[in-house]
Amino acid sequence: MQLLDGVLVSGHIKEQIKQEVKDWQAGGGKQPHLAAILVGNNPASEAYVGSKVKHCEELGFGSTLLRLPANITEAQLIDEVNKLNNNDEVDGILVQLPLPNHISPDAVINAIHPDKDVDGFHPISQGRMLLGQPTFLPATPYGIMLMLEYYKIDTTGMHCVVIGRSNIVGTPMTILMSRAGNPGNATVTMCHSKTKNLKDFTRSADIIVAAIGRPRYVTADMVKEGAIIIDVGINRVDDATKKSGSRLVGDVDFDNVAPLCSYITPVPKGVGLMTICGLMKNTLLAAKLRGKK
Ligand code: L34
Repeated sequence: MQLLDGVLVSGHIKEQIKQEVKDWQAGGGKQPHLAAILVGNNPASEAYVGSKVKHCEELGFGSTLLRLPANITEAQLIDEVNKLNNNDEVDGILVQLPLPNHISPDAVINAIHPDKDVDGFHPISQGRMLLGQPTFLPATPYGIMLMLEYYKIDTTGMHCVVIGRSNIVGTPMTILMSRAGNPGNATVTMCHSKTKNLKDFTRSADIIVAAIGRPRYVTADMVKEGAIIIDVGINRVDDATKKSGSRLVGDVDFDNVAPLCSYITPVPKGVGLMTICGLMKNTLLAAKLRGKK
């Protein structure tokens, strides 16, 4: 079993990005600038957005963090997005999800200018991805593809089972894994919470992408010997042995599944770190594309 190490791969990619930013600015390009909107104070969102801002500093990007109260209206939030759309300094905009229940995430995502959609969530970005056109790929699926690429894992002809059908992970993963590319080029089955006899699918999978959001849902009896496991889950579970009283686990029962597989991503220090790499690469790309206009 080999660990797919998010610290190692993201470190490598961050060095590449740093150099690319330097070269871009040395050639007269503008410093890439990411604007993040955080609505309310969900502790997990605070941590993820904090990490994104910290990465901007580390990589030589500018950043703006806009904190807005949980009781902001949808119209006011869209107004703030529009200000960032019209702000020439800003290359990339992200609105951290989830949003409070009274705000439609679709309405807010639709308001982001597609040229600044570094999360790759806008219908235009998703449509381009579906058609295989150049675009901003959603950060988590993008990060997973970068991870597979780094380890030179060729999935051509493999059976890939994606568990989960969200717009931001499960669905785009099925598209990227099935397109004629490398990595990708697999035969893909999409499973989800209503799939009957899930095990029948996962047992035949050469690669499993677990993005269902349930702690340790994928157990050893569901996994074929030698399979590749990509664990997208980030679930906080009680753990009395920890000072904080909790710890993070993925959607995969790591301790029992890891000995069976050829490769597996850990949680933490796996896909989460790659998500941030995907976002940073998109932001640099946005700056470069805007620079050419
Ligand atoms: N708009 N909303 C928008 N874009 C995104 O791309 C996200 N996502 C998901 C939640 N909402 C979003 C993230 O940023 C999940 N996510 C994310 C980002 C970073 C990490 C995890 C999830 C991460 O850095 N994880 C680390 C540390 C985890 C910890 O200690 O809390 C890891 O090692 O997995």
